This record gives sequence, C-alpha cells and structure tokens, in this order.
Amino acid sequence: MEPNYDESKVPVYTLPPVWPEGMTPERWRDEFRPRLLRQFAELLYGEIPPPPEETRPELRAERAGALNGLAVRREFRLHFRNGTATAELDVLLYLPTRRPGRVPAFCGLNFYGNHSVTPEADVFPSSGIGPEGPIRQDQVGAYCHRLPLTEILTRGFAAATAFYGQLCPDQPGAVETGIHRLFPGCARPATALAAWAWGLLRIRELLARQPELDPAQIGVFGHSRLGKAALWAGVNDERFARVISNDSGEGGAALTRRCFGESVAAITSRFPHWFTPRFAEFAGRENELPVDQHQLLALVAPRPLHVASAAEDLWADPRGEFLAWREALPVWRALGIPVPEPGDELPPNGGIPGYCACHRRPGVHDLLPEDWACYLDWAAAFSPVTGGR
Ligand code: GTR
Repeated sequence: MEPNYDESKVPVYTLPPVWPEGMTPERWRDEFRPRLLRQFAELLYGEIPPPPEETRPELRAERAGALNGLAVRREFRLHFRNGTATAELDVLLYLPTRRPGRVPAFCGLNFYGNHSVTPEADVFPSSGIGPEGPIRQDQVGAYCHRLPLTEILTRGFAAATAFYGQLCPDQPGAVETGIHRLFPGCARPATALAAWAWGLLRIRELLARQPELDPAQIGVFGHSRLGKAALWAGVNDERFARVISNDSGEGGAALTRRCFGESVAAITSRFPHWFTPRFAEFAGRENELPVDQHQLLALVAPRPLHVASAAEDLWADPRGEFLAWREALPVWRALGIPVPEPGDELPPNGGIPGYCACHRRPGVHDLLPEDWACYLDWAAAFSPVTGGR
C-alpha cells in the first residue's frame, strides 16, 4: 500500500491516556507506568532480557591525547556469560581531557561500526551485519557527522558507542543468533529492538563504573531504528538521566494512529524481527492498538526528554513525532515539572527548548551536528529532577 503523505487523510483518532482522570503521582508510578511498560513489551518491543550472570569489562586500549589532545580514548570489550553461553560487545569511549569533576556522558549505538563514527583510524574496527549487510572496515570516519566528537568533548561531555550488529544482526530470522542466545529460558518472542536496548543498558553500567564519569548524568541517544532502541532502553532503565530520540519515527516517537508515512504494515513486513508479532496484527487497525507512542515518551518522565525530527523526513512523520511529544507533556506537568504548553504547530523556527525539548530541523533523515548542537545546549541546561514522589 502507498504510504500516506496527505494530512487531510490522517484518520480521526482518539489517543489512549497518559494520565487518566483521577490519577495520582503515586499510582502513576506504581501501577500505571508498570502497566504501560508491560503493554509496550507485549505489543511492540519484547522484554529486555536480564543482565547476564557475568559481565567482564576488558580494557583493550587506552590512549591519552586522542582527538588532538581533547580526549582520553578507551576501548573496552564487554565479555558476557550466562550459563555456558557467551557474547561480546566492543565499546568505544571518549572522555574529555579537561574535567572540572565527574563529567556527564551520552551513549548510543551506531549502524556501521565503531570505526565509522570516529576520525581516528587506529581504533579497533567492528565487524558484522549492518543495515545493508556486512559492514565495511574501510569506512573509518564515514559517519562522523552522527557523533561530532569534537563538539561533544569540547562541551565537557563524554561519548560512548557500540556497533548494534554485535548485539543482534539486523536481519529477519537471525535474532536468536544475537544476545538472546544467552537467555534461552527467557520470555519470548525475542526481538532485535530488545537486544539493542539490552546492549545500551550494559553500556550504561560500564560508564557508571568509570571514575571520571558522573553515574547520575548518563544519557542515551539514538537515531532512527536506534532511536527506537534508545527509547525502549531509556524507559526501562530509569537510571538513564536523559533520553534523546532522533528521527525515530514509526514505532519510535511518532503517533501510530496518524497512519502517516511509514505504517504498521510497512514496518512489520520489512522488519518483522524488530518487534513482537503482535504489532503486525494492528496493521490497518491502528485505532485498536491499546497503546500509542505518546505513552512511550511519557515513560521518560520525570527525566528530561528531547525529541527531534527532520522536516523532509516524511517517512518518519515529523508532525506525528511533535504531536506525540506534546501529548506526553501532561505527565511532566502532573509531576510538578514546568514544561511548555505548545499549540497545534511547532513555532516557525522549528524548536521548543526546555526540560522537555522538541526540535525539527530542515533537511532529510539523519543525525547531524546541528541536532547535536541542540542536544548539547539542552543537556548542559537541564539536569534530571526527581519529581512525582
Ligand atoms: C527505515 C525504517 C524506519 C527507520 C529507518 C532507519 O527503513 O523504515 O523505521 O528505522 O529505516 O533506521 O534508518
């Protein structure tokens, strides 16, 4: 079926609530929030498996004076063991050389290998399956724009990344060959998004143990399918201090019920391994889905959330991402955190800054230095507050 790009063909819909009538902060936290998490696990993402019995971090290389002196570079290999099964994840970490104290950090997965997001040719290259098949080891720095290390480090943040394909190959039918192998007794179906989110949780734990980092200031980010993974990780582990969704679109930050751009039918037929089979059942019956994505965004509360879109990325439904963000805001408000009261449209400059921020930059589907400029300003300005208790 042709994707709908016509605003006048968006069906009339009713969104399920983020803060039902009569809700209290206590009941939201203790009952409503866990129920929503369970529904999202069942209907979309699958449960994130538990931590393995053993995680052993091996420091494979450390280099002071990286990035022209701006950073200390560490390359870890996480060795996971559960029962007799093992798996590995290679994490590339840059710490700012100048540190006024314990510094904040961002972590996120990459699509094309650790070597693709750094200009430094002497990092350990990743290998495995990426979005278009096996990744190429000669692509050193080819995706540097998605992780502008100089800007991030100069602003005093650390950055950590790992190759998503090492956690779970992005191929239908191959999901059980990823980290899900470690958990044969665990709730099924196993999904790729749950495997990628699991990896983000393990990276957060590694970062929390670095003495140079502030464990209470570790944020998670992701672009596109990895933005979906970042959201799923961020709502499951509340120790992530902040959550960034960059162009995460369908099954990410965009409202499913709008049926604009990528549809349930399209995403679940091209990428059946990302979600549980339940999601596909709602193709053409989006209104009957018990959840919608504003509720997922609301699960980030009371922590800071940033949702970003690109104006030409109609496949990801930028307006649907803005509306999901706007419809999630009542939760922050109810938890006593001041957030904007946006109208029906984003302002002409495309952004609403604040503790819960939203921006839409011109251009196409990508994670760009100009997105990072917004994220860095936002992260520098807002630390998580503990609301709602
Ligand atoms: C597209 C997919 C989107 C988005 C994107 C990406 O093909 O339809 O949902 O996840 O891939 O990850 O780049």
